[in-house]
Amino acid sequence: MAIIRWLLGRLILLFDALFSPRAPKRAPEQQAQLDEQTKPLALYQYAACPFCVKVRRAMKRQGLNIALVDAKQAEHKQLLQQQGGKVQVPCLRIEDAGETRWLYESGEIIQFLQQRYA
Ligand SMILES: N[C@@H](CCC(=O)N[C@@H](CS)C(=O)NCC(=O)O)C(=O)O
Repeated sequence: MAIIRWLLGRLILLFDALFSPRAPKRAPEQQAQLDEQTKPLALYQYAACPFCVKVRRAMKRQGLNIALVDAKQAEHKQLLQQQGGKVQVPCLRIEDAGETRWLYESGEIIQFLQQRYA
């Protein structure tokens, strides 16, 4: 079972690399401004999780350079569990006006990013 899961993960990564979406072309100052706006965000994720790949592809399509956090690492996993409430990826950490929100569910994360950075 573990081998099948590993193989599926590699296939997902291969597909993602071969058919990688294109980021929109922006002027460097425009991109820098957007990067500044997305600084308070971090995506807790696993490299080969299909739901995480879906969110990363949506981010790429929008040209959002959001920090990626490997939730397999013990310290990150612990923080996700403690502050987010459960170990499930993808999860978007949003620092907003001194408060931290944890947004689960790939569909909701994509919708949030589209609404905020359309
Ligand atoms: N409905 C969720 C499904 C997310 C999900 O099932 N993620 C798996 C990884 S692919 C997970 O976090 N499992 C818990 C774990 O690995 O500990 C979404 O669309 O984001």
